[in-house]
Amino acid sequence: MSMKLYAHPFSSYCQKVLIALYENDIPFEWRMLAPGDEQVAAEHEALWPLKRMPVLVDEGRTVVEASIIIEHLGLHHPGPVRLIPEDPRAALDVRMMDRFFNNYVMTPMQKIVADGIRAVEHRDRQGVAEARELLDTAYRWLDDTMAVREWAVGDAFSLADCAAAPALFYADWAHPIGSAFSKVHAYRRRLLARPTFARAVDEARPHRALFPLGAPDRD
Ligand SMILES: N[C@@H](CCC(=O)N[C@@H](CS)C(=O)NCC(=O)O)C(=O)O
Repeated sequence: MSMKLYAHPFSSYCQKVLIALYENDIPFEWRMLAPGDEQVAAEHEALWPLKRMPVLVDEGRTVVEASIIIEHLGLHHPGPVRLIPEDPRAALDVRMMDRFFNNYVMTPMQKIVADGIRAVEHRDRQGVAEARELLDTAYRWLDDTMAVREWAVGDAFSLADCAAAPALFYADWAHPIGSAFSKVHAYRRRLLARPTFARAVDEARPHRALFPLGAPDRD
């Protein structure tokens, strides 16, 4: 039975998992959550009533949450690229950076993007201002952290980089990374040059009109 991935190519959390799948050439069947496809949407909701994507179905087991899906792939479909290091101490560092990108880059970025979809009278000005402030602090911290690192945790590409790639990609669109943060810009460029993320970005390219704030003419 092949694995099924309920996902959309433009979704940041789906791209996080796609990078992991592509890193080890793991075959899977796309169950594209395209707007208007009620059949796939109903399957998705039956599997995960919280209706967040991505969702992976492997041998009848439903796996949710992008980081957990990547952990699942490492356990059940290991390949030459280990996204969670074998050494538990190094693995903890990777998980910490994964949390950083999820909580302090993805979450505020999504807040700004989601606000752009709301009707003007329902916009959350204070929430968006706080999200922008959080992103600026996260960029500053990351700039210091990346001064001596190639990837999020040292020399090896990991789960944390799978999280970082779409997070920084869209965060820079939603709330531009200041030009002073040259290490963050350089890291974002390295992520964009990684073939597996470049593939995910290319597959999402036809869907850029979905970006509610207007996708910039770059990347
Ligand atoms: N904590 C989840 C977050 C997933 C998530 O927020 N996915 C977004 C797409 S990037 C989604 O499903 N949005 C649909 C919605 O909010 O209804 C994970 O790590 O997988």
